[in-house]
Amino acid sequence: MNMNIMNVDYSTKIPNNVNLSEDRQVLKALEGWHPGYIDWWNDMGPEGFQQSLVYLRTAYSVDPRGWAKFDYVKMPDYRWGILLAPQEENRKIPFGEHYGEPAWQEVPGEYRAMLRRLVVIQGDTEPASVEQQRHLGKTAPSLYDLRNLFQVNVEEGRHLWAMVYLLQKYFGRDGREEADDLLRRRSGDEDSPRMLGAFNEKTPDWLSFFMFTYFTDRDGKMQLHSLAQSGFDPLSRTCRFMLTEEAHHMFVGETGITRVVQRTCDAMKEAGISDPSDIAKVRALGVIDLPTIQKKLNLHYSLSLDLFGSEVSTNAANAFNAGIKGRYHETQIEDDHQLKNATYPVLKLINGEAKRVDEPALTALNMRLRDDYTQDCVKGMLRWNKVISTAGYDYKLTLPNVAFHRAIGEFKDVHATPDGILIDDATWNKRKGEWIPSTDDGEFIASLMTPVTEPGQFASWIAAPKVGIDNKPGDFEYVKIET
Ligand code: BYC
Repeated sequence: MNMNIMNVDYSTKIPNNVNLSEDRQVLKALEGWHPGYIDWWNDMGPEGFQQSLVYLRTAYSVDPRGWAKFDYVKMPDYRWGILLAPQEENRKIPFGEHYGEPAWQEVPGEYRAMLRRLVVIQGDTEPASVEQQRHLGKTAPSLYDLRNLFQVNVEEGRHLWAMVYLLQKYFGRDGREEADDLLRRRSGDEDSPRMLGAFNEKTPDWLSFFMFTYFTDRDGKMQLHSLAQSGFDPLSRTCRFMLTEEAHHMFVGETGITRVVQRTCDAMKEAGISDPSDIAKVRALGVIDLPTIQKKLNLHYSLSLDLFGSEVSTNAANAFNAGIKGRYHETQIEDDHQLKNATYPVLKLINGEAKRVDEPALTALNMRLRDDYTQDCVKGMLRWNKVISTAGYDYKLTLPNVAFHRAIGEFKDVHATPDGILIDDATWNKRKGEWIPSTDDGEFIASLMTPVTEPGQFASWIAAPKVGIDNKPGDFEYVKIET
């Protein structure tokens, strides 16, 4: 492995392992973009806490044995760097029409527009999530959680840098324009919203934050895996390194929800409550009842499914044929990697019923990735349900049917229950409050969101984590709040 690639150059303003100091033009473009980024971070990044010392992990190498170090940093001083996984020697394009040809080190002209679009969409989600989460610091349930929020935020910031590097290095003037536009759009803005639906929704409270990092960051994982297969090698290497950081984001979501469920079960047991659906009694304990957790889950899972695009998509087929976007674990799949005659069962709406129909596998790639995603989602849910059953309660959290609450794809024009039974508009309007959080639910959760800033202390509605970050003890001061 090339040592230059592993070690990060800190001598330029922008830490990197892409030899920026010898790439004057790109360095200049990035340095030109930097002030706008800092302005964006100040305007749209975490509200408050910018002068606080936060115990953050910073990527300093791409060596899998030790790629990050932990230290107290003020967020605006975080070293957002450009890090690509090491180049694999003789890497070949692993799928599509160019299967087996050497991976591209430059953008192939015929696929330029397609590639740029994918990089821009990926880039757009990163700052969007920071914008969605910017107010959460004020209501963090502990310093541990506050630190995790900020860790996720600075790394999403770094992922934006990663995409901007690709745009500025490989896409010339229009790449630079796209890079500027990434700082111009705003989550939820009427005139200039972020590109994908879920990134314009609100993240109103910490339960939503955990659901978002569990479900929406997991879409990120699947999409990054697909792009990590790309025949365009710089994109592949960038995404491979981003995935290293992404794992922590999903850990925050998974363990966050586990801790909420744990606390609810503990409180119900202590109070001798036998029916978890007795919402009023459970809420009186200052914890979030399981049916409300299920509603939040329904909402975030369905919003995240929309991020996979339409089940049948020629965009997806074209990107695969071109060798630009592959399948999850492409290189581990045993087939021709070209999908010449293959089919894939796609869930479709036929005469008012959801049925699996075989479609050409090429156009069904979004569906396939979404199925892989669903399988991945189920794993964490098993852990949450284990907490509930171990506490002795007969209640199961479940993923809603894919037809439920959709805005993209086959089911966007119909209404369905979480069990997948199609219903009319009137029934939906009457009953939706049973399935997705109502205003009342939102207000109840909001009433619990009072900040806890004493080291080692946690809000009433969430259990302490099993282990600290970087093995720190339970009362570690993860954020030194500036007063
Ligand atoms: N919202 O053929 P179709 C992450 C548009 S998350 C709005 O169905 P395609 C992260 C589509 O653009 C991962 N519009 O879909 C997580 C197209 O419009 P045009 C982000 C949508 O193209 C947490 C039209 O509908 N990365 O990293 O096969 C925190 C027909 O498109 C939506 C990526 O998504 C939607 N949900 O697939 C931080 C990877 N869905 O062009 C970060 C890159 C579809 O006809 N993106 N449309 O005007 C892609 O691979 C694909 O573009 C999509 C859509 C999967 C998004």
